[in-house]
Amino acid sequence: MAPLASAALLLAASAAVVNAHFTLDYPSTIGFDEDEEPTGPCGSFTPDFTKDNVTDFHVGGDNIAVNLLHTQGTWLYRATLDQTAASNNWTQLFPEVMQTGLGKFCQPAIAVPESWAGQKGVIGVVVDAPDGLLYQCAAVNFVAGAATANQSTCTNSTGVTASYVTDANLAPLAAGNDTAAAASGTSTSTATQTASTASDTSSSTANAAPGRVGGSVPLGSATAVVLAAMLGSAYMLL
Ligand SMILES: *[C@@H]1O[C@H](CO)[C@@H](O)[C@H](O)[C@H]1NC(C)=O
Ligand SMILES: *[C@@H]1O[C@H](CO)[C@@H](O)[C@H](O)[C@H]1NC(C)=O
Ligand SMILES: *[C@@H]1O[C@H](CO)[C@@H](O)[C@H](O)[C@H]1NC(C)=O
Ligand SMILES: *[C@@H]1O[C@H](CO)[C@@H](O)[C@H](O)[C@H]1NC(C)=O
Ligand SMILES: *[C@@H]1O[C@H](CO)[C@@H](O)[C@H](O)[C@H]1NC(C)=O
Ligand SMILES: [Cu+2]
Repeated sequence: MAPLASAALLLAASAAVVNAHFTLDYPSTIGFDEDEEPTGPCGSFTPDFTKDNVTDFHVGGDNIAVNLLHTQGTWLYRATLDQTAASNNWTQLFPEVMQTGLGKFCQPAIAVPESWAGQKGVIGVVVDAPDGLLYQCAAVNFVAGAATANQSTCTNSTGVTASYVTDANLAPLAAGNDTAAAASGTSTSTATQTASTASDTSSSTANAAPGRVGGSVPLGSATAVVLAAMLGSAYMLL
């Protein structure tokens, strides 16, 4: 009975993690609904500059802080001057970066094109998580200069590491075209997305030396694959 009970506990814990996805902690999100977070480009929300919390975002470099409730995910940071975020005209702001380890992850100096200063726009954050692509957006005023201080929410959880990767699931979005991403998303099962996350792990391991951001990935690839598979099967049982 004991092994069965602990397996059930483990499964319950994994399912809880899968449900939580991620939160955008800075700049202020336009909305968070965990059930709708897989709906692009903004997790089912539409920016509304008349009522959203519009944050000043420095074009020369500012914080983007997230909290990942999966053990691994690859981030795409992007922005658009389209205040509806509907026109598929995104600009990628930073290389795709894979976070390993649960918790907070903050890029302190994400820059946007300097010419955007003085205009309003939308920051979009996408993560390729074990349960697929997840989205959050922030409504912002682009302001000149670089941030002179970090937000209190701009921290990395202990044990979180990162490496630059190329993520096949994010590629259509990185190109600014979410229509293509949606087409591949609907034809891709959860199992396939889990498998491609696992292959992200191996490709980043293969390419680790040139792109490593900080420290080494603490989990062995095999462990990460097993974890991803567990999370994937927990998700499918929900
Ligand atoms: C608006 O956003 C700022 C910056 O993220 C945050 O400090 C503040 O608490 C937010 N206000 C509301 C009402 O959400
Ligand atoms: C797309 O966004 C760029 C700014 O990045 C802007 O110059 C261009 O006019 C936009 N194109 C369309 C079709 O809205
Ligand atoms: C924000 O934090 C990063 C990482 O700790 C640090 O390198 C950077 O200097 C900080 N930025 C500011 C404006 O204090
Ligand atoms: C968080 O980790 C990333 C990747 O190692 C690093 O680039 C960033 O500066 C860190 N953020 C803070 C606030 O230290
Ligand atoms: C966006 O993707 C769709 C679906 O793959 C494709 O039909 C369309 O041509 C793409 N648009 C651009 C501008 O690349
Ligand atoms: Cu999730």
